[in-house]
Amino acid sequence: MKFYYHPISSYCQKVLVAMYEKGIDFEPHVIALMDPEERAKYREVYPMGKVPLLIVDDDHLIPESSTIIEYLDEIAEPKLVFGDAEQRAEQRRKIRFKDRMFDLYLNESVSTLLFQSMKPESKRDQERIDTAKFRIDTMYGFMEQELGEQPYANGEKFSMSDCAATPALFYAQRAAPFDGHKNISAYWGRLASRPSVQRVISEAEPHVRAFMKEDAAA
Ligand SMILES: N[C@@H](CCC(=O)N[C@@H](CS)C(=O)NCC(=O)O)C(=O)O
Repeated sequence: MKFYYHPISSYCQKVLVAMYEKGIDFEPHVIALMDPEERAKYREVYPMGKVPLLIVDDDHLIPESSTIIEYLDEIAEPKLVFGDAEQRAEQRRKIRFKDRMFDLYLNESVSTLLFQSMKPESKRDQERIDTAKFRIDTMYGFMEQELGEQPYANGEKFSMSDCAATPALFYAQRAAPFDGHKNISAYWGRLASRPSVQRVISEAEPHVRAFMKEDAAA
């Protein structure tokens, strides 16, 4: 299978965590989205121009991070969207719900704060910043409470929703620190100790530092 991605992209990181958890081999196609020519060429493959994208059997396109993970779940263990026989539908719906919450309200908001912080102050959009801060605060409140009762977002086992939380919390360290939330900090510690997450972070860090013009020694 061919995987179109960039190591800096949070939605690609989410899928990479799932791939590494499952030990799936893929043919890597790294797309430099900042390069207009490469972007135009990529749109010939996938007109929406978004990464991640998986291509299987040469011509079957599977876009969208959650859809890709659900596809991978059908072909390789361990399952990341699961449920016991009795409450299968409800448990799967809960995993999907948290996956959506992390993508739409945490990850998107953290990205907004990061991108806004890179603009000159006069060009920043205060309304977008305020909305992002409100959503992050709301998510942190919700997560802090739930993670006091369970090690992972959906209980005892690592799931697709944890794949979604990983890039959001990785970038949140730069844009919206969660140090004051002890349960979220402990959760991040658990995520960051997984080999899949360590690999994703080590592949992303050099790109993130270059993009954010950070000193490697910092
Ligand atoms: N809902 C999509 C979001 C994908 C997405 O926004 N990817 C970004 C990179 S993190 C992208 O492709 N940006 C380029 C663009 O918007 O044209 C998913 O879950 O895969």
